[in-house]
Amino acid sequence: MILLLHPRATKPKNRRLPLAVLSLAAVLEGREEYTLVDGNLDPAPGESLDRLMRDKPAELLAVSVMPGPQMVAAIPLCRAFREKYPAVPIVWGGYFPSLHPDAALNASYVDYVVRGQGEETLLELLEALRGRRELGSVRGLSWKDGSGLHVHNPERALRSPNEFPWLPYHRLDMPRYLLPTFLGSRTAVHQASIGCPYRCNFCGVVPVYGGQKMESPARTAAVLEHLRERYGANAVQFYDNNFFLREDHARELAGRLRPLGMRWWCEARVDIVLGYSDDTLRKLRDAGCTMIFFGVESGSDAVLREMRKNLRSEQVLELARRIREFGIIPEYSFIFGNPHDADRDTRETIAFIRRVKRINPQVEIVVQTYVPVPQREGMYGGVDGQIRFPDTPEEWATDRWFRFTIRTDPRLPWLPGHVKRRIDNFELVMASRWPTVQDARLPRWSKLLLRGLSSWRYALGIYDFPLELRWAQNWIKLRKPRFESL
Ligand code: B12
Ligand code: SF4
Repeated sequence: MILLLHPRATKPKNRRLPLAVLSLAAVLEGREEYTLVDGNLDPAPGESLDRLMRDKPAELLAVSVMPGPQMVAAIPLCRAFREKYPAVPIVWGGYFPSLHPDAALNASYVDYVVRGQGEETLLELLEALRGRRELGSVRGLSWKDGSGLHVHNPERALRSPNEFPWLPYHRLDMPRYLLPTFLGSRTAVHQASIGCPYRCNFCGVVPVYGGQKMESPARTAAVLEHLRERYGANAVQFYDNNFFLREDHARELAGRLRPLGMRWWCEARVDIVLGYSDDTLRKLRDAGCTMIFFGVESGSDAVLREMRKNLRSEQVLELARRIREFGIIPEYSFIFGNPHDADRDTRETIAFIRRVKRINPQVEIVVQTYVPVPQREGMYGGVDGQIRFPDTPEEWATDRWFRFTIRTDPRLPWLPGHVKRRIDNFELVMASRWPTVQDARLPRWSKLLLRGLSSWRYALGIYDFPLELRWAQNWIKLRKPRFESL
C-alpha cells in the first residue's frame, strides 16, 4: 500500500483537484495499491493516515510539498508519522523539495526527495525500495547514503503528459472539488503541459523543470469533455505555466474546446499571444477563453532584459490595446522591487501600470514583490551573495521565512520598509479602484463603495496611508457570502 498525501495548502473555498498527487496516482492505478489523503478536504489527515495504517501498513508515504502553507502543514504530519511508524520510508516531491532538496533531506522525517516531474521517478523508487534496482540509478532522486550524506542523482528528462495515463478522477469525491468561481458554478482545473521552455531568472519553474512538454489538443479536449459529461464541470482553470506556444496548436485547441461550451482561464506570454492573428484570438474567445494571466513583470526594458524575460514594454502596451476588441480580459502581473534600486523601480512600475490602465482599463493588475529562488545561473538582481536560504523545513516554517515565501513581508536587504509599504498601498488602491471580476462573491454595492472611496486617490496618485480602504476591505470581507461549507 502506498499513501499519497497532499497536505493542506489552501482554504476549503479555494480547494482544487490535487493534481500533483493525482498525477502520481495515474501511474499507480491498476498496478499498485494506493490511497489518496487530501488535507484540503480532510480536516484531520493525520488521523486518516493512522486509520489507513491500522487497516494495512504502508510501504511508502509519498508527500506533495509546495513552498508556503503546504510545507508548514507537511512538517507535523510527517514528524508524527515517522514517530509512530519509523519503518515506513517517506518521500517528498513537488516545488519545495525540488527547489531546496538539501533542506528537505535535512529533516529526519524525509528519506527521499523527488525533483521535478514525479511519475517515473516514483515508480523507480518503488523498485529500488523493493531491492530491484540501485537508488543511484533513479534519475531525479535525491537521497541519503549510509553515512547520511546527501546524494543528488542526475536530472530526469521531461516526458509529455501524453505519455502518462489519464488522472484517476474516480478516486476522489469529485463534486467537492468542482467549486464556483467567476468562470462557472463547477470549475475544474487541468494542466495540459509541464514546465516552461523559457529561462527567466526570477522564476521557480526554471530550476525545477528546465523545459516544457505539452499534451495534444485532442487529449486536453477529451479530458475536459469527460469532466463535463461525468462530473458536470462547466468551467476550467488551466494551471500550465504557458498554455499557448505554437499558433497552430492554439488554433486546434480552440476548435476542439469550442463545442464543450466551457469558460476558461489560463496563463500565457505577452509576445506569444501578440503574435497570434486576429482570427486565432477570435477563435480562442469563441472557445471560452475568458481571461489570460500574463507575467508582464516590469515596464522597464532594462529590467526585462536583466530578468531574461525576452519581452519588451512596447509589446505589453500593444497587447493591452489589441486584446480589447476580442473581449478577453488580460491579467497583468508585475514584479516590484528590482534589487539595484527598488525605490526607482517602484516609481517606474507604478507609472507604467497607469499607462496600461489608460490604454485598457479592463486589464487586471497583479502586484508581486520579488522573492528570489535558487537559480543555477545566478538569481535576478545579482543577489546571490545577499541571501542565505534556510537549511531545514523547520526554519522555512518560521514566521520570518513563511512571510518571505508567501511574499507578504519578505524582509529583503534591498527592499527598504518604506518602499514595501508604498507597493502594498499602491496594490490596495488599485484593488479598490478596480475590484477584480474574479471575486464572484463581491456584491455590486461593495464594488461601488470601494471605487467611490479610492477614485480620488488614484486620480491624484496619492497612495500613502489608505486607512479608509483597508477598513472598507475588511468590513466587506466580513459581509461576503461564504462557500466555506461546500
Ligand atoms: C495550483 C497552484 C497553487 C495552489 C495550490 C493548490 C494545491 N496544491 O492544493 C495555490 C493557489 C494554493 C498556490 C499557492 C501558492 N503557490 Co502555487 N502554484 C500552483 C500551480 C499553478 C500549479 C501546481 C500544480 O498543481 N501543478 C500540477 C502538478 C501535476 O504539477 P506539479 O505540482 O509540478 O507536480 C509534479 C511534480 O512536482 C512532482 N510532484 C509533486 N508532488 C510530488 C510528491 C511526490 C511524493 C513525488 C514523488 C512527486 C511529486 O510530480 C508531479 C507530476 O509530475 C503552480 C504553477 C505550475 N503550473 O506549476 C504554482 C506554483 C507551484 N506556486 C508557487 C508559489 C510560490 C506559491 C505560493 C507559495 C506563493 C504565491 N504567492 O503564489 C502560494 C502559497 C501562498 C498562499 N498564500 O497560499 C510557485 C512555486 C515556485 C516558487 N517560486 O517557489 C509556482 C511554480 C508558481 C510560479 N510560477 O512561481 N499555488
Ligand atoms: S516567468 Fe513564465 S515564461 Fe518565464 S520561465 Fe517562468 S513560467 Fe516561463
